[in-house]
Amino acid sequence: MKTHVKARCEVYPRGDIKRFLVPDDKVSWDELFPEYAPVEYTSPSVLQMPPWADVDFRHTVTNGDDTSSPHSPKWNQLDGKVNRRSHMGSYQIYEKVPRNPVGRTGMIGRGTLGRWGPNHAADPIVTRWKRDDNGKVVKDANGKQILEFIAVQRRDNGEWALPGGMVDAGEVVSITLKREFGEEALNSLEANDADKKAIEASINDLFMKGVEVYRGYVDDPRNTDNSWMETVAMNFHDAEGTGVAKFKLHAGDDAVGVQWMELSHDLKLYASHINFLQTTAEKLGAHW
Ligand code: RP5
Ligand code: MG
Ligand code: MG
Repeated sequence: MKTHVKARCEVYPRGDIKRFLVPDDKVSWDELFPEYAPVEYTSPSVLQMPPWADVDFRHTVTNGDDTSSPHSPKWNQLDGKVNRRSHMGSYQIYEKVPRNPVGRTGMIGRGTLGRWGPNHAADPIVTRWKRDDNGKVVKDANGKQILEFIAVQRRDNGEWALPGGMVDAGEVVSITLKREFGEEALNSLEANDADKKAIEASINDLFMKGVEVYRGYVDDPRNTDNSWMETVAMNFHDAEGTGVAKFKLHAGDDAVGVQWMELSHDLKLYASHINFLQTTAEKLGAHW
C-alpha cells in the first residue's frame, strides 16, 4: 500500500478526538514536516490492559534504585505467542515505539488498538455467482459473471465490511478465518450445540480450499503512527452454488447485519476491503 486515507480520518473512531491533519504530500516519513504535532491517544479500555493489549512499556517502574521496564516487546519477531512481525517487512522503531510503515496518521499512541506495531487480522471473502430465479448464472453486458460475497454490517460504525477479525495470540490464520466467519455471519456464539456442529462442518467444508487474495497493511480508521492493522484475506468461492447457498445467515458478535452483496467497483466498504474484493474479482475473471 503506497498511502493511506482512512488512517488519516479527521475524527478518530468511537469518540471525538481529532487527528492532526496530514496532507497527502506529507504522509511519507521521507517528507520533512516540521509543523507535525500528532495528537497522543490510547483509549481507556486499552490502558486497562485486557489480554489482547500490550502494557504501556514506556512507563518504567521504579523500585528503589532499580529502574526496570515491566515489559520489553521483541519487535519484528514472534514475541512469545504474540506475532510482532509485519507482512510489510521490517518496521522501524523510533523513540522506542514502532513506526507505521505507510506513513503519518496525525496520531501517536495506540488509539483503540491493543498492540504496538502490527495488529493482525484475517478476512474471509466468501463468494458465489449471482444466479436468477431459475438458478442460471447472471452475466453483465460484457458477458462477465457477477460475484456476490458475504458482507457484514459492523456494530461499531454501521459500515459494511468483510466478516473479519483479530488473530488471537497463538492462533493460526486458518482458524481465525473460520471462527470470525462463524461468529459474525452465522452467529455461532449463540447457536445450540447441534447447530454449532452443523455450522462448523459446513464451514470446514467450504474453507478447505481458499485462495490468498491479499496479505499486508489495512487502511483502517483505527491506525495510528505506532499501531496499525494488517490482514490476510482469503477467498473461498462456491462455484457450484451448492455449499454456501445452504448457509442460513445470521449476524452475531461484532456484526449487526449480514447479507449476500453484489460486487461492483462503486461499493463503499469499511477500511480497504474494496481493494481485496477487486483482486478477488480479477482472479475469478468476474464483473467489476
Ligand atoms: C480490518 O479490521 C481488518 O481488515 C478486519 O476486517 C478488521 C478486524 O477488526 P475487528 O473486525 O475485529 O474490529 O482492519
Ligand atoms: Mg469478530
Ligand atoms: Mg470483525
